[in-house]
Amino acid sequence: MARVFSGIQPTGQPHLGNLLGAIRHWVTDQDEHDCLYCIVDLHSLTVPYEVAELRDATLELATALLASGIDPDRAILFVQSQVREHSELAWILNCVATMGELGRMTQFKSKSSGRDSISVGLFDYPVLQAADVLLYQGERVPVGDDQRQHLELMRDLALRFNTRYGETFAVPEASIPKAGARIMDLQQTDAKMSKTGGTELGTIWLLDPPGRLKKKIMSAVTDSGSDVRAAPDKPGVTALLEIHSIVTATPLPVLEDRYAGAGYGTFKRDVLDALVAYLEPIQARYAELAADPAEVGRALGRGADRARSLAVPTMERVRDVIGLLPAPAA
Ligand code: AQP
Repeated sequence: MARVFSGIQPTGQPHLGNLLGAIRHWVTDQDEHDCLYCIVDLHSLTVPYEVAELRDATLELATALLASGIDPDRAILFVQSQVREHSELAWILNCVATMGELGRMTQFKSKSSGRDSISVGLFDYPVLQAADVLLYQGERVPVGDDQRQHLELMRDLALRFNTRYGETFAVPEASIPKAGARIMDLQQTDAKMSKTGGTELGTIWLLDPPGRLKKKIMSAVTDSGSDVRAAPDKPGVTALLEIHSIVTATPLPVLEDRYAGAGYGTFKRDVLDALVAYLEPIQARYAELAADPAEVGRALGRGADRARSLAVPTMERVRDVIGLLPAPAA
């Protein structure tokens, strides 16, 4: 069994990209691997946010993950800031990472462009992310395509640390799905669907009711012509085909054959029905779980205890190899 680690920011309810690019794989991995799933609230402090909303957003995201099929008895589900070793290891890795390599991160460039004031935390985001995974000796990191570069940096930091101080960390590998690694915004088909950067009409939220889904799917940007096929010059249709293919577990060529000559209207109505059927059970489960937020909080508390029991031995080893005194017993 591989040790699997992945995280998601409490910057809003998950969208279809989070669900198809990451969370659905987290659910299947629970049966085969030793999994930790983390709500990375410290990462969401790197850009301006509403203080009054963060706690609720964290609990709502946990509820959404449970509703999507994460089982807190089979995987460790926890909140990053409740295990303080994440911040401690991030500082130590800051002293291993270089300004040059962080400056090359494309996500930093895109998230910082157009802002008057950029936090040091936004620049340092990939180092905290490396700490998240290395703390647990993570071996496999299921993520969407947008995280590829951060995963490379994480591997470099693990290898550099091990070379400098002796074998300490497992060197993690990214696990990027073949289908669904980059679900696109339905209105801006050259941009990925995003919690904070996308268009409202182009973003499918986990809790969107059927009426809203209808509006979004029927108004999704398509392309001139009427062929339903995946092609670089048809990014809108390709994005819808990919969603349809994943949520119905139907190979893309089968769908292309099915809709040959059918036109966009028929195709979009079927995408809508498939999406409603896919999200309906998740939304029903969400409503049940949301009725008892205290139970969600307790599940997170148990997750944090289990995560800490794995993080502490790594930090003891790290402190030892870099020459710090042992931490006093808690
Ligand atoms: N559009 C996407 N398609 C496929 N996978 C995606 N992921 C994000 N967007 C897509 C994957 O979802 C996981 C959790 O992402 P995150 O919340 O940590 O932050 P992010 O990657 O920055 O995603 P967002 O939704 O765009 O959030 P904001 O707007 O807050 O930055 C990751 O595995 C990610 O790859």
